[in-house]
Amino acid sequence: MLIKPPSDIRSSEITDKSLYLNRRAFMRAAAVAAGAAATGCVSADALAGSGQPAAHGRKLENVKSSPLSTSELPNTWEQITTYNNYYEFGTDKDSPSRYARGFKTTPWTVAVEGECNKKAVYHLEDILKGQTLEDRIYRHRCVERWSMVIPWVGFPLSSFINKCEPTAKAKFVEFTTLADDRQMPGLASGVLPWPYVEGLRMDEAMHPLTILVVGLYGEVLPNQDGAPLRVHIPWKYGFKSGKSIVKIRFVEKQPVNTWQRAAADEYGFYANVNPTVDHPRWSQAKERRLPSLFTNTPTQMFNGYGDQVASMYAGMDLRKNF
Ligand SMILES: Nc1nc2c(c(=O)[nH]1)N[C@H]1C(S)=C(S)[C@@H](COP(=O)(O)O)O[C@H]1N2
Ligand SMILES: [Mo]
Repeated sequence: MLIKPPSDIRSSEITDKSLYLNRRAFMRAAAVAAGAAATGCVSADALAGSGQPAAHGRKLENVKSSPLSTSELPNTWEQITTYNNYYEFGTDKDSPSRYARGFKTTPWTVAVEGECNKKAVYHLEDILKGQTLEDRIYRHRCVERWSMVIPWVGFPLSSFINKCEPTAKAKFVEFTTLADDRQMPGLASGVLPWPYVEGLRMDEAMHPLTILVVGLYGEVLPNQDGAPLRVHIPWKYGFKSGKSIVKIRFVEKQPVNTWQRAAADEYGFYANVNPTVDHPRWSQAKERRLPSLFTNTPTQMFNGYGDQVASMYAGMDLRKNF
């Protein structure tokens, strides 16, 4: 007797699924073997996977649109909330959408430390009080070669830095993000040294394109995208934009960021998007603009923001300062 498979499962799908699972198992093993090099694995594609788009959050009031937005069409809410890098919630692209759902983002405080006059622990509401919010549609480019266009809601980081009154000794800003093992299942993996730390040179931090993000598509920022407060620097690779920031420290010396600590030959401090400087294991000349499956869009120098930012790096060797 011929036993037919259930009619709603095509045999090609079964094959695809098992290949997919094997690939994931292989990549997990490879990631463990390669340790810190895990980010190099172009992960099983969450866009076609089981990620759950974020529930819609509270609508943010009085958001004005920014002239600094790109005119490109933004990615969808579903894409932006199911394809994420947030290793505290797991390394698959859909892990954050699955495991960050219960993440508690209120109350939230940000400690301001180091070389500034206004050291304090600030409540997020106080940071936002009287702060004008803007809709800023930015290109977003990961070092893994995928890119999106994202309508963030935020405000210039410079506006908050000015309130902190940095001293003349403040040459860099260091961001530390939350590491809470009761809420973040990815911390147990040891795939990165926690907490996640990032840094910017003072002029980069003060640049009008650098924003603190609190929203997406006019609504409160979903957890998987870095709620309740993340930074975004549109001319740099995505790893510079730390999520769920709990500490901002003004320092004299260049901070060591997490990916640099994990693999200094692969990830630098500057991380400016640069089609002419390859990652040691792959070319950066092209990118995959999601939801495309193909890495066929030419990468633009400084992610297309060169007119605004190139002068900050005049005279620097961008091959050394990658
Ligand atoms: N705390 C924290 N911030 C993080 C990361 C992370 O793993 N942990 N991943 C970074 C990387 S590699 C990228 S590409 C972006 C992804 O942002 P998105 O998920 O909103 O697209 O977040 C960055 N910020
Ligand atoms: Mo990234």
